[in-house]
Amino acid sequence: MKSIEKNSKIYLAGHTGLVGSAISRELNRQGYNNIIGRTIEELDLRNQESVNNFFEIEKPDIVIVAAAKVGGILANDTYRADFIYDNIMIESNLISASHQVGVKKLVFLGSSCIYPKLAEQPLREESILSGYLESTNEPYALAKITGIKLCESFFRQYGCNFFSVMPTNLYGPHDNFNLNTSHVLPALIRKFHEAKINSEKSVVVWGSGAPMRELMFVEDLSRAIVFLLSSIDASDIYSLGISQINIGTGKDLSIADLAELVKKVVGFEGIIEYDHTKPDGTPKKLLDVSRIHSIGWKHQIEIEEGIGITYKWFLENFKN
Ligand code: GFB
Repeated sequence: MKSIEKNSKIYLAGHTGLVGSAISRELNRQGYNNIIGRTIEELDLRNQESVNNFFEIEKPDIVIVAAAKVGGILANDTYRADFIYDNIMIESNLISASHQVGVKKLVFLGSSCIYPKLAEQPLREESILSGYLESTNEPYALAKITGIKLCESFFRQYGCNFFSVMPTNLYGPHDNFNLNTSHVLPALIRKFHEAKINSEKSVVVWGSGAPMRELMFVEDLSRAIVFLLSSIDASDIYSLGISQINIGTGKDLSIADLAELVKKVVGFEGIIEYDHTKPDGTPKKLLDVSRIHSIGWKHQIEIEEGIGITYKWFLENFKN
């Protein structure tokens, strides 16, 4: 069933988050008209009984697993138990319930941090489980690796059409701008903006500025997800001898260069200082995107344009 019908019932788990809300907009834009979602107040995905009941009632045709406990380097390092426990519960419940009610296709979203800390760059899909993980996000990465292997195992044992995609670091509208829990880009947008309006002399950037990161605008990811949903099946991935497919831009930059770019877009004129007491995390995390390019998808939004769109969204939504 490579293609999916416009009226297929699609359960989008995590529909209000950065990634889920972008996928929801893209599905709507492309005319998919039967999308369902539940907030955490309506359905706690960590609770197996609630998830099973929901699936028994709704019986979705398609499931997109964009629900996860996520955060930046400090949140990952601090709330280690929550990141491993919540994510393993969420994905186990969703994947097993999907199997029980006969979901026709399921896409599980992982993260580029599943690859070993010192794996050869750019990170090929085959590198999974070939070395030890970056310690700041080891619990989250282990949970995501478990999700990938759940999909693969349900495919191999039961023939379920479940597969995984590995997006690179993402940013865009509806991101988390809380400085304690966010990823680097929303944090920098907020820090430079607040420093500008308060006429401060400097902005503090965590770590050394040396780590390299690949950042992708979330609407490029949502286009990739809908493209893959409507054009491939699980067997297309597993028959290549891989467990997941990478989604990224194939380009990276240093945190120092990223900070300069955000400074320019925001229009801050002071200086940048580095807080070396904060962790750098993994030195480099650049995905090999040759596989997804070869099947016909490529990103469209370059980093400077994406930062501009995100800053505009921030200004309109965080006036105070
Ligand atoms: O985006 P980020 O929090 O996560 O940090 P990771 C990326 C880099 O930016 C690190 C630096 O080297 C940070 O030290 N950085 C500089 C900052 N200033 C800041 C700041 O104000 N806030 C933040 N947050 N970082 C996460 C993983 O790793 O990436 C997750 O922990 C997940 O598991 C996610 O994979 C995509 O790229 O280091």
